[in-house]
Parts: sequence; C-alpha cells; structure tokens
Amino acid sequence: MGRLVIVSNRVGVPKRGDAPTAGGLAVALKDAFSNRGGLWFGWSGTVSADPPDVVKHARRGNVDYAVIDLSQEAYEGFYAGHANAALWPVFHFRLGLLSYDRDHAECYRAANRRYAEKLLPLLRPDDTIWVHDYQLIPLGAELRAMGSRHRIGFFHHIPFPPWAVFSAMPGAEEVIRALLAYDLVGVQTHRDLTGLLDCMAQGTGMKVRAGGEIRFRGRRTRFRAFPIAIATDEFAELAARNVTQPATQRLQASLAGRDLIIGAERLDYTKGLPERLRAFGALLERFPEHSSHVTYLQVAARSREDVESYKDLKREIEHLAGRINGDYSDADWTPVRYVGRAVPRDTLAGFYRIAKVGLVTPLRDGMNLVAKEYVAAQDPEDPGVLVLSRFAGAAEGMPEALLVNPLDAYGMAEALNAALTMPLEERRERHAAMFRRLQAHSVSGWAKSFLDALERPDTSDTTHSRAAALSVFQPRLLSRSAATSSDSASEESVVSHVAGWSTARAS
Ligand code: ADQ
Repeated sequence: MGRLVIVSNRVGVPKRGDAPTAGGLAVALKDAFSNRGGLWFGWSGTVSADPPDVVKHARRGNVDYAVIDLSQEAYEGFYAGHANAALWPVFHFRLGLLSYDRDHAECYRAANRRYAEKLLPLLRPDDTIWVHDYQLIPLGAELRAMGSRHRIGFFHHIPFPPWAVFSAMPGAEEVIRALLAYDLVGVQTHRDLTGLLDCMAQGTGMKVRAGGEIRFRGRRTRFRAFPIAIATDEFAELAARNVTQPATQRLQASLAGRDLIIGAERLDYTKGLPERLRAFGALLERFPEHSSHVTYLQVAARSREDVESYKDLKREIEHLAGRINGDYSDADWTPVRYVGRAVPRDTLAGFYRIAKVGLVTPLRDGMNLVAKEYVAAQDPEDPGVLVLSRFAGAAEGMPEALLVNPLDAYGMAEALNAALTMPLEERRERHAAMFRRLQAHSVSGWAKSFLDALERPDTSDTTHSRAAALSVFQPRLLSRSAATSSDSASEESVVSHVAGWSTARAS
C-alpha cells in the first residue's frame, strides 16, 4: 500500500513529544496515517513578508510534515479574500455577504498552483492524495495539469448549496468543473450531496449517472456523503474526568445552583450567535419563571478578525449581550456570560457536561462537531438536552435533539423552555439514542470509509461509504432499521431516491 498524502489548508506541526490530543480532524487524520505513514502538506499558518520559496520539513513518528508560508498578497487575496469573503459565504447560502473580486479569484488559483508545484516533487507514484476543504478545490486540477496520475480524493467540510445559490458567484462554473479532476468527492450529508449533484449537473452540463458519478475524458469522478464523526468514548471520558477539574468546579460554584445553557464555537456569522442571543432574550421575556434561574454561557473563539463582516458580528454580539444583561440582570445574577476566546478542549468538555442545555444553532453548518461533543459529554444518568439547528448537518443524524429554526426566536425560546423543564426519563431516552448512534460511527471509521471508497471503489461502494452515508441520509429510517430486517429495503429506497434524482437532473 502506498503512502497517504493529506493536504489541508492549515497544517499544525506538532511539537516534539506532544500528545495527539489537539481535536477532531487532527485526531481523525492522524489515525488514518497510523498504519501506513505518509505526508501532511499545507500552509504553515505563517505570513512572510518575503516568503522564502522553500518547503519546511519535519518528521513526527511515521508522518512527514511539509509546510509553506504565504506571502502577504496571497494571504489577502487567496485566504482572507476569495476563500473567506467569496467561497465561505456562498457555500453557507449567504449571498448578501458574498464579496467577489476578480484579482482575489486569480490569487486563489495562483495559490493552488503554487501548492501543486511544491507538492508534486514530494510525491511518489503510488501515493494516495486526500485534499481537504474549499480553500483547495482547484488543487486536484492543478496537479493533473502538471501530470499527476495519482488517486486523488477531495472532502468538503462545509455545506454544498444547490446551483441556484452557488451560481450567483462569478466563476462558479470553473470551481465546479475543477471537482472533475478528483476520483472521489465527499460531502457531509445527504442534503449536501443533493446540492453537489445539482451543481455538477447544471454547472458542467454533463450527465450525472445513477449512483452519483460523472465520466469525463477517461476519468470517473464519484460523489458521496461521508458524515464526519467524533471519538465519542474518548470525549465522554474527557468530560467525566474534567468535571472535577478546577475550571469546571469554579464555573459550577459560580452558578449558585442555576441551570447552565452553553454555546461554543468560532466567532463566525454562520454559527447564528446574534439569533441565539435574541432567542435567549425571548426565553426570559416569554417564560419569566426562568429569570434568575438560568445562565447562558457563550464561548466564542476569535476567528478571521481581519474580514470586515467578522468585526461587525463581534460588535453586534457584544451589543445584544449587553442589552439582555441591562434588561434582565439582578444584583446577584447576570443572565449572559460571554467568553471571547478559545478555551482548552478538556475544559470545554467539563463545561459541556455540567450544562443542562447545549445550544447549537448555526444558520448553516457542514456537520457541527460541538453538537456531537455535547451529547458525548453528558452524564447518561442525568443528561442535558441538545437544542440543535435543523440547518446543521448533525441534525440529519440526531433526530432526538430538539430541532429548531435559528431564525425563529420564539420557537427557539419554546425549545429552550422545553429543554429546561424536560423530565429525567425523556432526557435519558433522547440522550441514549443519540449516544448509541455516535458510538456506532467513529471518527477513524469516517476516514477509513473515505479512503476505502477512494482506493477500492468497486468494493467499498457496497460497504463502508454507503453505510456511513445512510446513517445521515435518513435518520428516521436508521432509528427504525437498527433492530429490524427492513434495512435493505430502507437502503434501497434511499439509494434509488438519489439515483432517480441524479438521473432526472441529468436528462
Ligand atoms: P468548524 O466550523 O470549525 O468546522 P465545528 O464542527 O463545530 O466547526 O468544530 C469546532 C471545534 O472547535 C469543536 O471540536 C469544538 O469543540 C471546538 N471549539 C468550539 N468553540 C471553541 C472554543 N471557544 N474554544 C476551543 N475550542 C472550541 C468545519 C465545518 C463544520 C464541520 C467541521 C468538521 O464548518 O461544519 O463539522 O469542519 O468537518
């Protein structure tokens, strides 16, 4: 078996001797390297005024790291510009925030070309290449143009809108066509797969075959859903351990017996933070019995502070939190606590565990790992309740959460009230069903199913990738099918639905 080569926008080279605890994706990908070794290539995270045109190398265990810096111009045009100001909003359905600049789009292509030029000499003929996320969509096409004949897969971590939305971005066809350079393109959910296949059919004008593939110039590109997972048992243990740690104990003591609602994410307009604050305000207005009995803690790690829309968002959140606290606080109670920075993963796990409600309400999200981590962190004997946006990919596999539309403040307030007053038996049942499903789909299984589908396309299509995709395709079917013999019937109906859809689009 050849090496695995992972390419991601940001590569954190671990310090020597670091335990591999960083978090979600890093753990998943390290696991994928574990039995075959390989190369991890991407941006160092450093912007150099005058970048040395060199690749920096490091070796940790059986993984070689190779990273390059970005110039200030590439950072502004490629990363802050086209990737974060054009692609990020359009992929999250936010056309009003889409800011397109032709020079930035050219910088995006040029940065991907440079990545390809630097990566190509490091490759061996039998390497398998796995490219991650929207910053690197054209990388496969650039590598092909330079003669690469490797197996190359691409995983898209964020939502995939239908063509009616995506085509609003100038140059949309070029982005979509670039995906045909890959052998396999993976997205998170059935909903994203539907959007992707729509874009492939309409953006290329090509026939999408039954099962979701396009054949073009002797290459077959397959499109599949691979819902990302977390290391559930490890996270559950981490949370249980951290309940007794000082940070969690201090938070618990400061609540003085009040219920805790928790939200945690990067400070990003896709995460629905202002809408969430309005919903919490609506809870206190509509259900005054909770006044003085509940505290909402929002932990929001700073992110992309040099993009204008992120500065506006920060101001709006601070204003809303201030207003709610001004309207409802008491001398001994502050309803909203806002922590504007990243907190260590183990601390966050302890916080999740003592929170009675996990409030995870993005306007759009590829998956949303916080939803899964919150459920994994709960005490099964006395679990909290997850209030989850129906627009998070995670919602497709978590029907037992209280699903809400994040734009409906009063609807969310009702869900919060239901969560805060839910009887223990119901909380246990909902939690147990979600926890079991999380345990059944490990993060290493996610990486394995993608790589199997990439490297053994003909066998894997009927095993891992299909099973993994089905776990989110039809949550209701899944919960029914767990103990019945209707699995194959359910599976067929889902598969034929997708096949029928793609055939119809193509005609
Ligand atoms: P993100 O948009 O970064 O990921 P998410 O999936 O929620 O979002 O993962 C965030 C991670 O950061 C979680 O592990 C969470 O615990 C951690 N985190 C959140 N807030 C934090 C804070 N304040 N301090 C420290 N850690 C914090 C993208 C896509 C998602 C997709 C993932 C993985 O946007 O939809 O689920 O990739 O594919």
